[in-house]
Amino acid sequence: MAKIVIDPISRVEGHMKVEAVVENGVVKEAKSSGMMYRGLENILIDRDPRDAARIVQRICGVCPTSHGLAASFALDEAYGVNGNITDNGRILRNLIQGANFVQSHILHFYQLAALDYVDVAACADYTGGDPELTKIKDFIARGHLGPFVPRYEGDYRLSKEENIAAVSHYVKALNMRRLAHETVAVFGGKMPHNMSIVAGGVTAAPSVDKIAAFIWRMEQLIDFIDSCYIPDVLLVASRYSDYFGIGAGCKQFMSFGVFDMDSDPDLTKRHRYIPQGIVSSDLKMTRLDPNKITEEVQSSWFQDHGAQHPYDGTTIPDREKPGAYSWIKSPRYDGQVLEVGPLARMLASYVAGDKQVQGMINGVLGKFNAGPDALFSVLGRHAARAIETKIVAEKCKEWALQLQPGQPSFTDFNLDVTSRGMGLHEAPRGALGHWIVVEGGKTKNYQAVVPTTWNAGPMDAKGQPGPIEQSIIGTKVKDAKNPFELVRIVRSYDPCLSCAVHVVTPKGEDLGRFVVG
Ligand code: NFE
Ligand code: MG
Repeated sequence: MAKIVIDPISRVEGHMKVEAVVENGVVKEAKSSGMMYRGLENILIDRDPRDAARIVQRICGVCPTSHGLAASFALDEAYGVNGNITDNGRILRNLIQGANFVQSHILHFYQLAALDYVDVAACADYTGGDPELTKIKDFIARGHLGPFVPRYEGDYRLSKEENIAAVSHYVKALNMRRLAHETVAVFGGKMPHNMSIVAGGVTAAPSVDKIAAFIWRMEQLIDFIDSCYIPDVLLVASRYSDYFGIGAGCKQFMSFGVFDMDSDPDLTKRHRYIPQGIVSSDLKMTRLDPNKITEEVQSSWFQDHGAQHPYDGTTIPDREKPGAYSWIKSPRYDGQVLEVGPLARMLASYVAGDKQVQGMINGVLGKFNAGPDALFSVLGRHAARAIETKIVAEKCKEWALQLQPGQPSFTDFNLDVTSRGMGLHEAPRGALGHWIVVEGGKTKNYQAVVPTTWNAGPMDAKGQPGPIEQSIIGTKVKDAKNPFELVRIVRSYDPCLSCAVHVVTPKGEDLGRFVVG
């Protein structure tokens, strides 16, 4: 029996630790831990509720738009403006969020995951004329691989030419991500941390020059998605096709739905381009009931008050709690463990009958002669993310042309309320919910339940491990000293620990000693 501890898991955002107990080469037990405490939810208490849409964006620099929007949806309801969002306001929110999906997914595949499959050392004796690849060669010649570690000698399967082409796309992706940030900022004001997302809509005016600036950038991103991202995912899938059978997880999925097509006051009745629902492993979808969402802290370093609905949720740290091993809570839906993210969303679109998504998913499965079960895997997650990037980028172009210059994008509302509101939609990494309770014009309680909290959360009171833990349990590990299978599984979820814990002590106290190695 051997215990593998990966701490921190690098090339994910934030501080994540994974422990696995391996017996006869197979993982028997797994623990996923968030190793950092923050405090964003508590910072909001007693402030002007409108501050939430600015402050929550500081949860994370990769998906600030998602948090700003979730806060705005919750505030829309609290201020009673949720049924009065103008078409411009709705479309601008979709465009800001859509452009952020594109930047986040490109970042994930190339900068955070591709080097699990692409050997950057293939550039060590590069003799071609590409100046960027020559820089990488010179970088390697200086004797260290810096941002390109860890590496998996012994399991790189692309040819030398394929590796070199993929590394050049890695470099190009850095420029594409900058372009995608600019695309978000056209209507978001700046990126990260948008200024235009507010309760009641968006403060940016959709002028003709801004619409053109948005579409011109999105066209270039689509060109990159078509010519590099999708072909590279397919190439990786063809060489590492065993990863269609690795990392299945809990096989139950949830999407809150994203990209509003109308402004129904009830978020659960809104028509959304990517639909809302719970999808089972036999591809049946049921309606989402947000009352069934709870968070448990049995294995988390927080005071335990049982399973709590987010309106009544608490975030009170207890670093000495026996049995706890994470700063991440355990969200559950009707007591069930659910996976969230691009795979969940593409399954929801697939089951709801979206012809384009069905065609693309069936195309990938057909190419690899695989059944739907193959989707519940490391490669299923990468493929779903790539497919989603393509369809969302294309839709953003279409939606931008529906904007009406000169028409309002913001609806005013009354500030003096005692009320509450729920903001559900999808961040790039999955289902995101914010819940606010307002009393006498001040925030009384605020809870965010975030995608990586769903995916990377620890074991609950019933003994059910979280989705990433379930994905790791049962995995065959070839070399316990270089457990690349486990890291590939974890990174297929694109975990973001900044988001997952979103809870910094005001005085910066030492809350624990962290193993780094
Ligand atoms: Ni920090 Fe985030 C996304 C949100 S993930 S990136 O996507 O919400 O937990
Ligand atoms: Mg929370």
